[in-house]
Amino acid sequence: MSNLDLSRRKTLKTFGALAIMPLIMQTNLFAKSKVSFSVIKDGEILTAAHWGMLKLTIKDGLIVKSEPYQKTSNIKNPLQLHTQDLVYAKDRIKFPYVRKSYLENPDSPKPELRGADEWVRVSYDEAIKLIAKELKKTIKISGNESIFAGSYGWKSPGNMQNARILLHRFMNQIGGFTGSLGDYSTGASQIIMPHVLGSIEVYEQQTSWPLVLEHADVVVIWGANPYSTLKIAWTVSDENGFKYLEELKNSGKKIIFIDPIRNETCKFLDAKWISPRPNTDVALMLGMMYELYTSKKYDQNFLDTYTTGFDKFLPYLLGKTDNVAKTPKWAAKITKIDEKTIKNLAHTLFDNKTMIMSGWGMQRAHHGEQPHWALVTLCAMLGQIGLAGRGFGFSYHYSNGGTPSAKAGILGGINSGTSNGGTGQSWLQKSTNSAFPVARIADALLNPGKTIDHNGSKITYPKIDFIYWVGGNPLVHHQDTNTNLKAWRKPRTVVVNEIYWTPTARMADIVMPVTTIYERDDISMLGDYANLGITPMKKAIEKVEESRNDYEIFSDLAKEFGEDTYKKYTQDKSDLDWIREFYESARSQAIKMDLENLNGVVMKPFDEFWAENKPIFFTQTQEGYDFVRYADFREDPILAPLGTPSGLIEIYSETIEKMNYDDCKAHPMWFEPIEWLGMKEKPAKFHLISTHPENRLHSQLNNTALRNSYSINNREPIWINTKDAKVLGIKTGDLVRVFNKRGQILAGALVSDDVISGVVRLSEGAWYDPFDPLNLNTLDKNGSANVLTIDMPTSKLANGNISHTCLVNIEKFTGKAPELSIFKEPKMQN
Ligand SMILES: Nc1nc2c(c(=O)[nH]1)N[C@H]1C(S)=C(S)[C@@H](COP(=O)(O)OP(=O)(O)OC[C@H]3O[C@@H](n4cnc5c(=O)[nH]c(N)nc54)[C@H](O)[C@@H]3O)O[C@H]1N2
Ligand SMILES: Nc1nc2c(c(=O)[nH]1)N[C@H]1C(S)=C(S)[C@@H](COP(=O)(O)OP(=O)(O)OC[C@H]3O[C@@H](n4cnc5c(=O)[nH]c(N)nc54)[C@H](O)[C@@H]3O)O[C@H]1N2
Ligand SMILES: [Mo]
Repeated sequence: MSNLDLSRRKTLKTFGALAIMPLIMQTNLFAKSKVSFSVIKDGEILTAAHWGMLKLTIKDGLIVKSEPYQKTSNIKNPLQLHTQDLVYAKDRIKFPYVRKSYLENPDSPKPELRGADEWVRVSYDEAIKLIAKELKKTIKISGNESIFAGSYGWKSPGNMQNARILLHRFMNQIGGFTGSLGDYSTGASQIIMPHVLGSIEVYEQQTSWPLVLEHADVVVIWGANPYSTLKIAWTVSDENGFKYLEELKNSGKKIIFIDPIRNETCKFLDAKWISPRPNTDVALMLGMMYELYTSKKYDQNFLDTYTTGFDKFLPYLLGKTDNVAKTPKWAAKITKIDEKTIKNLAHTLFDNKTMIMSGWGMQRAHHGEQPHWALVTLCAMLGQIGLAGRGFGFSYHYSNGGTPSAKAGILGGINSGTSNGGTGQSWLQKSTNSAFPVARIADALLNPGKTIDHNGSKITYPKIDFIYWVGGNPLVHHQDTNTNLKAWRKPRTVVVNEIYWTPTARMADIVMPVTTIYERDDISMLGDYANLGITPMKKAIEKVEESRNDYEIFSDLAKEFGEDTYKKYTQDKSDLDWIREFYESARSQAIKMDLENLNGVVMKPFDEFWAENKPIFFTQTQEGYDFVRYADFREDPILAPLGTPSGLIEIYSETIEKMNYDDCKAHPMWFEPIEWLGMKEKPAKFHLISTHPENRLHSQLNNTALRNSYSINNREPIWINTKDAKVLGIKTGDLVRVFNKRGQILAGALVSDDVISGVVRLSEGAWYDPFDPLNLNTLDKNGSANVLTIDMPTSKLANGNISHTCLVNIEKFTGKAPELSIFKEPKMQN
């Protein structure tokens, strides 16, 4: 009998015991969950993370090995191999802690010492009581609006232990909170696309990959890096994107790659590399459109039938409104791509069956509303939208978009406890009454009462005096760290639930230690778009030290607000009760759809499913294989109109025209970004692109051994073009200081021809490690990109972040290399 079988038997036994336990004994939910089943001491167990399903090997109750559970392609995903490091990290928060000055006097807590003060260990009960007391105080003095709990971040997957929703659920029980709108990923596109296409576009299922592979002759990958970004998904990755990437590589199709960086995907696909200057894609697209128009290679019929406003855009394209014709020559000057290449590119796309796949990097830039709008306009001229395997797609690089969908039972999930609160990619749903655009956080903290424009409305920032953050790392993810640090000194109280001593946890007053996924029960869908399955995420090991699940922390906090609040929060359910409920709701859908007779998919009753500890795979449908985005619209734009005011693709938007913004007009336009290589008086020399890291999920996993595989001279690597490096006297392996007026970091130089001259690449997510935490403009020793980036909105329309718009200087670092401190415990009071 295998160890897996053994664990299953044990589980069944304890389930039985639970069933006959009198209700009265079950009132302490967490004592109950302790006996609900026992953890295996030795053997293998299935679990799952953003980076896919995992097979863990347990020895004497400890994780000793972590491997992929399934194989969908030959592409390796090293993120799957480091579970042990994550669980047994040196910088795990093992107990609740309070910052010394805060503990001494919460009413005058010396916020300027955040990040530098000593920590005092307190008991769990003491910490809960302190948080509750200070929350009540804040509510009494300045109201619930002064509590910011927008708490953006990638946390861990799982429909039960959803840190952010659990926080919202709690806050909604005690009178509400100020939340956030939108996200960092697609801040600009998710606001502009509904005006243009009537849909959010960036988080939608894509035309199926098999149809792309069958029908497209040319595939353009425009500012995307799927080879890296498909290593994770929002839920648990189904890992099918890799398979299609591999098929694309082997298809013999013409693959064109447009990016200032020859990234992992370009190399993997051995694609033709066209390398514009960063943030100039709109100019490139305009040049191409000009060429198509003047050579009469565009689909007038498509423009007439499916779009509105081309006639109002055309005078701009031809230069009749501003005396600047957007010719390929004009575009060449801005993009530094030669005129001939621009013309050829335009013709190639028109002459062939073309699919354009775009990532999101180029919309995370100043005027980030424009690139995807211009790209849709270009694709409208090409006239291939809605045809099998052709057109455009904005989510092939993310969460396995384009994997044919299955007919599936969909799991329920913990909700935020209001009628409009959601569970999914939750920042798209409203769960609070007061909110501002997520990337305006530092602006809001620093400027209470300020009114800003946002997508046709006005928003006034509240005065925030209490921050509660869970499952995110804003000191690393938000732009312009030094301004952000100033902002984080404003509120009286900051509470963070974290697994590790991240830069954000260090900026708190009260820190609550949290379990990893591997120390608690959960359940998740496999894949975000295709719904390919359901995976159990069973507790693999006992929790480390005094860490708790977020659910437990918020349940205990709710208790401090009264038995009634506690009951409403928990509904008297343990973690496992909720998980069972989420599963059963999926199961009843599966039964209703008769999946068993339809295609032999059986969803067993929960107890059996849970004991078996195996994923359920649903069957992909023919409909899923045949799915073509916008096919219905193309078939009949009257019967299947888009959700825009005109029902058509809006190249010109009267809605936006009425907003009368100076930084986003009624049709796509080229705007000069605030910092770029073509500007007249450059404040610094190199354009920094802070891509998403191949071997992390943002900041997650930076504290694992995986770091040894990519760090250079024990710092985050920065790619520098060979010619530029020569001028600077820099070699691979050198320590470099990267700086501008906003801040300075150390990084490890990687000299390469895979980045164009004038551009450098440094991935976001390295943990901010200040040399002197008391001094705001201090050197970051580890290389966090956001020390250098700009904190300003894309425009008044979307207020997205502009992390890929940033100029920096570089020099060889000749001083004594300071030791890193961020991956160790901070200063503790003896
Ligand atoms: N310069 C630059 N900056 C960027 C970007 C860029 O391209 N360039 N990209 C932006 C984008 S798109 C994003 S999405 C953000 C990402 O920013 P984040 O989502 O903030 O980044 P993560 O590192 O995933 O942070 C998640 C944190 O949650 C913690 N955590 C994990 N599980 C749990 C749990 O169960 N409970 C609790 N309480 N905590 C948990 C982890 O330890 C980790 O510290 O970064 C943005 N920042
Ligand atoms: N391994 C891994 N995968 C991830 C993540 C991670 O942290 N690690 N994060 C996930 C998340 S939350 C998100 S939002 C997505 C992000 O997905 P994306 O936003 O698509 O990823 P980025 O790396 O920011 O950018 C993709 C490409 O755009 C290019 N680019 C940047 N600026 C420009 C420009 O001006 N013009 C052109 N043509 N190209 C440009 C970059 O060089 C890069 O190659 O990835 C997800 N997947
Ligand atoms: Mo993101």
